Amino acid sequence: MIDLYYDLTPNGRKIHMALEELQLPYEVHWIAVKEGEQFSEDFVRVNPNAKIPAIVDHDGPGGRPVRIFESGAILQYLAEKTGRLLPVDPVERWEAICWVTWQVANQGPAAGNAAHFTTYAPDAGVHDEYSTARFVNETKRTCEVLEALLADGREFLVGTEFSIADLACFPWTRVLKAYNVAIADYPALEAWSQRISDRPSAKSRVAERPAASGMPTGLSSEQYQRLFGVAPTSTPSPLPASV
Ligand SMILES: N[C@@H](CCC(=O)N[C@@H](CS)C(=O)NCC(=O)O)C(=O)O
Repeated sequence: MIDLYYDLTPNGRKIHMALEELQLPYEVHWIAVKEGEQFSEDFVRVNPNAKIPAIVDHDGPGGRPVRIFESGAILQYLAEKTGRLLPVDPVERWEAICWVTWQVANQGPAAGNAAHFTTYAPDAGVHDEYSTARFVNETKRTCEVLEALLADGREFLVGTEFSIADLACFPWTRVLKAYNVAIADYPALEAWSQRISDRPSAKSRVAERPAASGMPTGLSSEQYQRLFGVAPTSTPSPLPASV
């Protein structure tokens, strides 16, 4: 059995989708990011970096329990455990690992920072045009990188089969609208994202979703300070959900 520490965010979705694709038995432990549950002592024992997603596989290597944190590492662990979702050909396998690493080092941080400066910062009275433009432009650049890869008409990012490269990059393409990036400007990326969204794993949702789960929108001043480590300069107001 695998314990999945989860909230309904793009990074969380990668791992939920992977477990669904692989049909591995798992149990969801909701970590309400908005409520700061990621900072609890119990969860920090699973991920010392206090962020979701993370897993504990009670049937890990040699039957020993193992904790895995960082979504890129979790995806590779699950692929290695099952011998699936990674190409067999070593050149393609490394290409897939490059894209997973690219996602966690480029696409994810760019989009996360774009979200911060287009939604959270203004909500706290900070309108930083330079930072907003910097991270929205970087997010657009990551879309261009994927568009260039997909422009030859390939079905998946690497090789001929769905892999952890697709799983890593897909969820972030579903929230571009939240920071004013139009996926329609990248037609091959849009078509790929639509194809992946038709998979049963992309349609799957965790049945019992607590009220406090999801993207941390509509934060109180206290929640804002706990999450971002700085006091808002004005009282945050409710924000539209972006996932
Ligand atoms: N590089 C990490 C990023 C994880 C991450 O940023 N998780 C967010 C939710 S999507 C989180 O837990 N945020 C809570 C916080 O920053 O306190 C990964 O790929 O797993």
